[in-house]
Amino acid sequence: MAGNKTFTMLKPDAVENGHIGAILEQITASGFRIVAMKLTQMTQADAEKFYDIHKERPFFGELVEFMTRGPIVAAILEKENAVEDFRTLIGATNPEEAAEGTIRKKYAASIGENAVHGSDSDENAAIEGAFHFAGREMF
Ligand code: RTP
Ligand code: MG
Repeated sequence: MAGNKTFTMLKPDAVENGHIGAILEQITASGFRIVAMKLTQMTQADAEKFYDIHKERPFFGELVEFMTRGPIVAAILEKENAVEDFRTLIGATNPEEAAEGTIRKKYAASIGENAVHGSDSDENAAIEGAFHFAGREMF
């Protein structure tokens, strides 16, 4: 059975460009409930740990530098079929390939700086949510 929670980050580019409000509006209008949320900034150690699965990829250094350069909005979202539906809402990793109307199509500049993160499985949603939030911050 598909889980009902996912984890997201509005990445430093989205925050720098003033898109927090518009992106959160699109997320909640699409039926996701905000279970946890905060403005925070990842340290280099945080980002290296969060993206550990990508550590052998050629873009890893760039990714860590990007994700630590400014604040992000971290959030846990709830909806039926949350992981899959949220990845549909954000669109393809590369905004040039993202469907019309998706968050990345509207707000992302490049495959690296692509405005938003969405967990890729129920298991990772739970791990990533717990990475950023204590139990008492989840509602
Ligand atoms: P995310 O984890 O952020 O939701 O993105 P995703 O699943 O669509 O993509 P993933 O393969 O997990 O890659 C994680 C993030 O790494 C950056 N990236 N840069 N320069 C590149 O070729 C490249 N490829 C990936 C992006 O920020 C991507 O979201
Ligand atoms: Mg991913």
